[in-house]
Amino acid sequence: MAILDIKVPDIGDFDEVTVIELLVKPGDTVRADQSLLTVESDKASMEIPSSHAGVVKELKVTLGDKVKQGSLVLLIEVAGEASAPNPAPAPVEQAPAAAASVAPAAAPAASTPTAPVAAAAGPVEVRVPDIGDFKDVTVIEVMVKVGDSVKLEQSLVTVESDKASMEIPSGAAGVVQELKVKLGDTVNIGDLLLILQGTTAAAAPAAAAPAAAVASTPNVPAAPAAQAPAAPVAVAAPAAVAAAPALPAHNPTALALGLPHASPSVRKFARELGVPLAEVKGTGLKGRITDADIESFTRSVMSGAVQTAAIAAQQSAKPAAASGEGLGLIPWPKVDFAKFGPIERKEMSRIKKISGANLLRNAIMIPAVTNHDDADITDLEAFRVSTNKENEKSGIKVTMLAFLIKACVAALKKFPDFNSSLDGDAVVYKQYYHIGFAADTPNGLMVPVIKDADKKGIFQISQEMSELAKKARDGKLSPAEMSGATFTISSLGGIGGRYFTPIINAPEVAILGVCRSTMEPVWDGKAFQPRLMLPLSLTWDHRVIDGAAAARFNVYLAQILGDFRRVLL
Ligand code: CAO
Repeated sequence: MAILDIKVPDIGDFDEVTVIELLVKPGDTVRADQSLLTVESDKASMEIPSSHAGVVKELKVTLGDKVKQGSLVLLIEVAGEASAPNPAPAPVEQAPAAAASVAPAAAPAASTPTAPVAAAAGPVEVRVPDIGDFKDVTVIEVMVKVGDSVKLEQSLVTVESDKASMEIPSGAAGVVQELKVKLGDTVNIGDLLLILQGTTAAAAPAAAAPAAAVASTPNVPAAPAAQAPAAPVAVAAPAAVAAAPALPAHNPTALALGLPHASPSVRKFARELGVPLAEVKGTGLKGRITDADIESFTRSVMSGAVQTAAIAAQQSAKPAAASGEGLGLIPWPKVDFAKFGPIERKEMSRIKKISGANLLRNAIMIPAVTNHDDADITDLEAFRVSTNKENEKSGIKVTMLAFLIKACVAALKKFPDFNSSLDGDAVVYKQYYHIGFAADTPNGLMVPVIKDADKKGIFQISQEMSELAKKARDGKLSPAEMSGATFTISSLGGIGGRYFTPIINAPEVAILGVCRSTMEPVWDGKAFQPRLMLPLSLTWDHRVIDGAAAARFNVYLAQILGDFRRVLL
């Protein structure tokens, strides 16, 4: 076994390229010639293959790094003869045969003069420049159409091989007169791409000098009627763009990874807009992603029709809820309600959206059971009414809910499971008693919390409750005033109803629902007596609490409400 350096091979005329994809990670077993990473210049992207088979030990580059020929990419552990001492060859020797043999594009300095291009003012032929070792590359994008004005070095088409894609720029400025290639065509060095009606003398830079072989016999395109025919001048794209990257054998692994196919300019466009390419469906040739695909994806995200994976992950509870996906449920029914009558659509309030997501999670995740019972509050109600009468001037109105809070604290002390929370496999028992109460507000349900209710009297609880309820209705509750509850009470007593099944406010493990008390005939052993009965509905988490404990909790709570002196026992 030996550790070898894998370096960037000869990548032709490319000076510095950016790492845009890492295709392997430490621990991965790679084959010789398997692609390790994708690099990109502003005109081409290419995959860098491994020179050896082995196991990736360490990556020496991260996304966004700039690399060039000879840059260390990763360390690989190899077996066999490669384990001979001092195995690290020079960068070019490291490169696989195909990469090492890559000849950079025809060196501009050595190429034919640019004079014909500079003089061009009539039809100009634009041909495939020297693209090094590339053979039979496919045209996957045609970026211009007849009538378009193109600038010198503007990209005209994108071509692609198994391992690289590159844009071919124009060697002259002018108006596209005729396209000679279409999507799917296979082209080679010297093939005619299009004919430009030269509008300016294309003073091509040295880099744009065509390779000698490209300046083949000119075609004679049909000249516009009003113009004197002129022999077109053959030009090739700037040679610098034709730097040929390594062309190792086709690597199915890379395809299996589902890497998005897109030209460098499309990748750049996507990066500028923050579009995750992997999520864009390509409509181009062989599923290639085009500028139009990026634009349409962006429009869909902005309109809310599509969510990126990142946003979906943030709202994981919500999409599962909205669609039923993830729970293995059939999709939510989609109905055009307007078909059946007039409708009005209103956005939900922020509070409703937030509380809805929480309620849904709690309803789905907690194995909840509800026990119903009744408490005889005849004497307590009489006491409450007389207390309020006596304290009319204080301005503090005592409601049944204040007594319920105090009674629940006593029950929670007797049954500590109800004042706990689940934390993984452990149950956390809280030695404080913070009681939340559901408040109905114009914007939706809120749950302010009476802190340390065990240490407060009925008047103080009543006063705090009325202040917190007002704040809730005015939308002025602070996060601190809504946090830390150990148990919650939801009272519909002021409204009506008999029983209901409240949803536990996680991470609490129980909630008490109370409805409107009613005068009922209650058998005392000898006769029916008129008693004021308060309906109780206790929902509890069956992972922490069992049914017998819940029944005992309700019985005890009803006893306290029946005779409040028991709180003192
Ligand atoms: N039985 C009979 N009458 C009751 C009662 C009960 N269980 N509880 C309260 N009442 C009476 C009160 O005595 C008061 O009567 P008066 O006006 O004659 O004095 C009246 O109903 C209104 O009480 P209230 O609702 O203003 O006061 P409260 O302390 O009972 O409740 C609060 C305060 C904030 C909890 C309540 O206003 C509220 O918002 N309740 C709704 C909670 C809710 O929406 N729960 C559902 C959650 S699940 O979606």
